[in-house]
Amino acid sequence: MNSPPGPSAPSTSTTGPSAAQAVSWLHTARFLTTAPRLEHLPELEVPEIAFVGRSNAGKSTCINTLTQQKRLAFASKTPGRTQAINLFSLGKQGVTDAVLADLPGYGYAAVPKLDKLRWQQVMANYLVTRPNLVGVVMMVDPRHGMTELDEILLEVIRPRVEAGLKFLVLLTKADKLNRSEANKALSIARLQTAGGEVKLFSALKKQGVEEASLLLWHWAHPETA
Ligand SMILES: Nc1nc2c(ncn2[C@@H]2O[C@H](COP(=O)(O)OP(=O)(O)OP(=O)(O)O)[C@@H](O)[C@H]2O)c(=O)[nH]1
Ligand SMILES: [Mg+2]
Repeated sequence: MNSPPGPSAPSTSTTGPSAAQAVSWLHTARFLTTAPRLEHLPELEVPEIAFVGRSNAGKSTCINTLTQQKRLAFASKTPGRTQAINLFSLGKQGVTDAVLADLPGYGYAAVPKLDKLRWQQVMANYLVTRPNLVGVVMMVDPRHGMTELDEILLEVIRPRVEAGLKFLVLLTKADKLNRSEANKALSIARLQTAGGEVKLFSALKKQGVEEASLLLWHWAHPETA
């Protein structure tokens, strides 16, 4: 979306914007580029936030929900829909101040083993080496829980998290859980991430949208923390 240049945003306090401002910041998202391999990714100076998780966990749908755009990222019932790293720019008045990265999912059974291994390698390289990566959102379908591949990924990024990389687990499709199932899923995921940040999210019910938006805004604007 290209919003017309308007009056400049109200000045923000040192604690950052309201949830509404964070939500409207995410609405500025526009397609930047698609990279089938790591070497195709542009070098960027702005903070990048990656969405990772099992195939079909809801990464692309989450990006569409957070950015309030129907088809920015391609979501599909068919697992394996996202097959390259897709980047989306964020920022008011056309000035990019952050980038979202939608990554292909992992763990989809029908993908040939060699392709799977190749992709795991690409993703591990991306997470370990991408210089402007400031945060990772791991999408987990709480009905499946964290899988072995999710745990491997946690191990891969652990050194970077210890060095300051931000990390959030979003338990997706929360609309499919009742309250006690949701609480149970939250406690299990908190144990598995050793006390890391875990939140419920539903694209269908728009649950967790404001919280996640504010968090991402702060990740991208650490000077306001
Ligand atoms: N009920 C419900 N369904 C959802 C929600 N989020 C995603 N889905 C559905 O889950 C399926 C997969 O969603 P995607 O967003 O394409 O998943 P993905 O993680 O991007 O999948 P890959 O690109 O294959 O890795 C789609 O049928 C979505 O409609 C949600 O919050 N609630
Ligand atoms: Mg996808």
